[in-house]
Amino acid sequence: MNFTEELKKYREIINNELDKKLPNFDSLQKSVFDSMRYSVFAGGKRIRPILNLKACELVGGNINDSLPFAVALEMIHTYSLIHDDLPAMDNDDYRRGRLTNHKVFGEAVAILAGDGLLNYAFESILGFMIDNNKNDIRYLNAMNNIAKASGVQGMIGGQIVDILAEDKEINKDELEFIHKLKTSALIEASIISGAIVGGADNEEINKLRTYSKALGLSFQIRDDILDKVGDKEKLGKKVGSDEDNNKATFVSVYGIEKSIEMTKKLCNEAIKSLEGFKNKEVVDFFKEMADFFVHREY
Ligand code: GRG
Repeated sequence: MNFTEELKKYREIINNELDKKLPNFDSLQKSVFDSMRYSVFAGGKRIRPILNLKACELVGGNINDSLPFAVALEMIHTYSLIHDDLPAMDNDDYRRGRLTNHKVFGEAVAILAGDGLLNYAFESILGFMIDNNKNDIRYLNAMNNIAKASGVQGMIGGQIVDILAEDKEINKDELEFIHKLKTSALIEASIISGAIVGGADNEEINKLRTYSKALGLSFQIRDDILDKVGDKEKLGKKVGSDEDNNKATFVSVYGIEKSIEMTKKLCNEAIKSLEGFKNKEVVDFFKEMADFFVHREY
């Protein structure tokens, strides 16, 4: 199976599970269910859950054990997008090719839908552990990695520094700090939590940390490049948002050429860190993923 077919197959597994997990029944709070499902099923590449399942597979685990973590990661990611688009944050009208959540449901419902998704993420993991009597410490460890990466030491921490930096000059270290926390931390946790659930040893975890740190940063640099020169139709959102919000980005600090060069260098670093893993098919998938992070157009 080639890389594109593999992505499609895993996307289907994830979408089916999300559909099962997210509530969709008539009740007094139906508007928040509708709002949650609107953004989750608006498209989305499903990069984080796919990385999670493949990392589990890479170290010899069963992807069914990591599926609740994979869908949790997509729920957290979608919550962050809903909140990031709010008028108090980036104030965006389009996301994933559709009107943003608050444009359709109003700000109050959009805030609650984001909160609901964040909570549901952990309900998904804990429900799986309780229902299947999975009381192994590695599930808690995987969950802890995800909680930390999405919290004030991760995504929320990066977002606050990013917001406070608007209209200000920031140096290269501050720029890297923001994006390591805001974007890279959750990508790293996606891979590491999948590997932990799959039973990875310390050496494997260390290699995958190197891989995911390089991948996470290159993802953000590519995002900045696309915000400058990307295609609105392919991206499903407007371009130029960073400039409109007076945000320092890798492109504004380093320029396009140097930014592209940086993504290539990070991709090579990521690929190098995969040496020693035995499952050639999954290693090839991770290599292609690194390449996708350099060349993606959406
Ligand atoms: C609101 C706590 C809070 C955090 C928001 C992630 C984030 C922090 C903001 C999103 C803004 C942004 C565009 C960040 C750049 C990286 C990123 C997360 C891009 C979107 O991720 P993709 O490309 O999106 O994986 P899809 O739609 O494919 O899932």
